Amino acid sequence: FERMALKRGLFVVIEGADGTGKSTQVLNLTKRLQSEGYPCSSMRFPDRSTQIGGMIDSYLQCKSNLSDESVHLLFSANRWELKNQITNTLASGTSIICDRYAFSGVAYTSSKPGFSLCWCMGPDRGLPKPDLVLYLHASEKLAQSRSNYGTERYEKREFQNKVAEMFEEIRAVDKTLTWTDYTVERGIDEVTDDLFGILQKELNSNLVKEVGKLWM
Ligand code: NYM
Ligand code: MG
Repeated sequence: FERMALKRGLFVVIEGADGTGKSTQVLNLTKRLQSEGYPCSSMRFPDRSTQIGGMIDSYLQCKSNLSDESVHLLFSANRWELKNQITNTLASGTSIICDRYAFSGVAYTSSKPGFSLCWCMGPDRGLPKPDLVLYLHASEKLAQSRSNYGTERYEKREFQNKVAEMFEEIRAVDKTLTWTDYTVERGIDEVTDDLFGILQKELNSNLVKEVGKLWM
């Protein structure tokens, strides 16, 4: 009688520019997975609940100013401070659906003048590597129609276009990552159904390989 190895959780990151509906989908997908019997929890970056997250929050709301370099490092530190939570959760067999990750970190900073992809990627090298990146696209019109769009730093059309360009460059750098594109043009629940369908195959596969290290 052979005991089956404990299956680890799947690490899924949802990325995209502002206003694509990532947060809603992360919450709905997490609930959907749980209700279908897959242990699952959600995370988001920046995680504004920590001390570092508080500094980031204040920066994003334009209540404080930080140099572009230091805020980049804070975003990365915010991920590193939650690294053990990520690896422990996955090891316990619980999947994670994560709202943004290092790809946002690199896409946003490298959209500012004078920042190379290479410099931007440095601090996040070695973080837990996602098994799947779901990249949401939305039309400008849809993004800007979101109720709170435009209230935070970065939520400007030209900057968002640059961010979208940088996401394309970032994914081209590392072909070992699995990116899946999805264009949001249906209702919220239909989008959740579609995304759940994309994840289901992965969830049912036997994940015995260890969690990888990002960009290493
Ligand atoms: N953002 C997010 C960054 O600039 N760097 C990062 O590493 C991360 C994770 O923060 N405009 C930006 C993207 C968003 C903003 O995210 C806050 P959200 O998902 O809108 O709360
Ligand atoms: Mg936002």
